[in-house]
Amino acid sequence: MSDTTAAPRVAFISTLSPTAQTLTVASLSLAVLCLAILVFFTRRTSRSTGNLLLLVGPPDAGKTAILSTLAYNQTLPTHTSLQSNASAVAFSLTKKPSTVVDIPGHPRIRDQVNEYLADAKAIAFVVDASTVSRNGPVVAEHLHIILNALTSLPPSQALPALLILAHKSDLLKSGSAASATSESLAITRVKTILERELEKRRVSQSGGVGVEGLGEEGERTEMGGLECTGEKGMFSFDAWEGGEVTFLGTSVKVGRITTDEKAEADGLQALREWMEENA
Ligand SMILES: Nc1nc2c(ncn2[C@@H]2O[C@H](COP(=O)(O)OP(=O)(O)OP(=O)(O)O)[C@@H](O)[C@H]2O)c(=O)[nH]1
Ligand SMILES: [Mg+2]
Repeated sequence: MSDTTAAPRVAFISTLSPTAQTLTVASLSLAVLCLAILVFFTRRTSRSTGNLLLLVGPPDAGKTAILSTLAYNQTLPTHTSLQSNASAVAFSLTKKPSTVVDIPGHPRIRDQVNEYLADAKAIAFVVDASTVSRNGPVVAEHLHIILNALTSLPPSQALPALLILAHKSDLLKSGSAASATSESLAITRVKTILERELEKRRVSQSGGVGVEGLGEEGERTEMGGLECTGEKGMFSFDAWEGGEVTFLGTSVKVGRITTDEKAEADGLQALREWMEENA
């Protein structure tokens, strides 16, 4: 019975010389060590040591408005940006200033983000929460490109943190509730719509069907970046294999100069706090 099946194995091990046993143990330990090193380097949790905050996202989302509010406490009416802008912003009194880079959302320029990825501490994908309901597919396509760029970074390169800013929360009607409620409303809306649209893209890709709503640059049907650990691999930000995704509700006051004392009221406080803690 079980004794008879176990006997030959015991006999086999006992016939190994002490040197062979040592070698076996050593090679097993080496294999475990290699596996541990592999897991360590392929884990997507390490954070970049760069100090750039990249503002990316579709045209008209509010990236330039956010940069000028952060850098100058002022938001003038802006036009479609045709080139990237950068400004130094001190988020914390104790740490050195971060450089905030605003990358235009136009499809022909948005890929400039790749030039900055290696030095990015964080990427903030800015979404206009007041129009995302109708622009969902286009916004999701742009986000998909960013998710793909992040997950395609070599494992040796630390990942920048990914923030999604549910911006222009001031334009959402939150009844009589305070601004905190319109910010959480903006987050819920942006998260729900983007998850739904990204899941549609994932299903279309895995079914071998072309993805609708691609940018004018064309066919990127085989992009990765949507892999999730959840049930059936359904796309959800919480289960995204690329790492943690942080949602913040933001807004700026267009056309107003915000004095230092009132800076807390400009709707970017959540972003400032996040940068202060993490940058
Ligand atoms: N109501 C409101 N309007 C905003 C807010 N942020 C930006 N805007 C307005 O939205 C429009 C677009 O903002 P921009 O900052 O130029 O958008 P962008 O993301 O830089 O767009 P591109 O340069 O084309 O990629 C401008 O008219 C801004 O004044 C906000 O928080 N609330
Ligand atoms: Mg702009």
